[in-house]
Amino acid sequence: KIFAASIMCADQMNVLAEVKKVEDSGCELWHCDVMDGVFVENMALFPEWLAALKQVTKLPLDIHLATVTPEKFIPMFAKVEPAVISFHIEAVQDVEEMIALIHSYGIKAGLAINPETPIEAVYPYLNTVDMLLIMTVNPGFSGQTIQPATIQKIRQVKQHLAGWPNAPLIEVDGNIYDQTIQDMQALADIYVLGTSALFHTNDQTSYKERVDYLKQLTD
Ligand code: S6P
Ligand code: MG
Repeated sequence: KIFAASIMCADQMNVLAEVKKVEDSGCELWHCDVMDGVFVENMALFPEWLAALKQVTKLPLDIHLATVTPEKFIPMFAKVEPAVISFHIEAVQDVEEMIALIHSYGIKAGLAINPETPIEAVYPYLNTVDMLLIMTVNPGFSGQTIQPATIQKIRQVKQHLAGWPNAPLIEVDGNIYDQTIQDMQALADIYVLGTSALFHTNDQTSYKERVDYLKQLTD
C-alpha cells in the first residue's frame, strides 16, 4: 500500500519543513491537486509552484487535475515531469484520447471519478489507464466528510478487476483516515492523506507515527 501526502493541505508558509516531515513519514508520493475554478469552485497549484516543489523533494508527484479541458492542462503539467497525471471522466468527451495524450509524454495516466458518477462508467478504460482515482468526497475542498456510497464503488471495481494481470492501481481521495480506511477494508492501493489523517494539529504525534499507524491497518 502506498500513502500519498496532499501538498495542498500542507502549511503553505512552511512548505520546506513540511516536505522534510513528509519525506521522513513513510509517504511515497505527493498528491497535487490542480483546481481551475471552473470544474470545481476553488483554485489550487500552478505549474511553476509544482516545478519548485519537484526541485526540493525526492518523492514523485501525482497530479490530480480537477479541471475542465484537461487537454489544455496536461501539456502544462507534463513539463513538471510527474509520475502520474489524473483527469476527470466527467470533464472529457474522448477518454481514450486524453489517456493517449498523457502517455505521449511518458507519464502514467489516471482516471478520476466523482462520487455521483456510476463506477461502470470507467469500466471501458480500465485496460488502458494505469490508475483509477476514486473520489470519496466531491473534489474542490479539503476537510470534507466521506460520502459512504463511494466505499461500495471501491468494492465493486476491485471485484471487477479480480484476477486481471495488469489491473490499474486504485487510489482513494477525500477524508481518508483510520476509520475510513477500515471501512473500505483497506481495498485501495494508494491512500491520499490530507487534513483528516496527516496535516492536522490535533495531537502531538509525528507524521511518521501517524503514517506508521495507518500502515499497520492496511498490512
Ligand atoms: C479534494 C482534493 C483532495 C484533498 C484531500 C484532502 O478536492 O482532491 O486531494 O486534498 O481530500 O484530504 P482531507 O482529509 O482533508 O479530505
Ligand atoms: Mg485530489
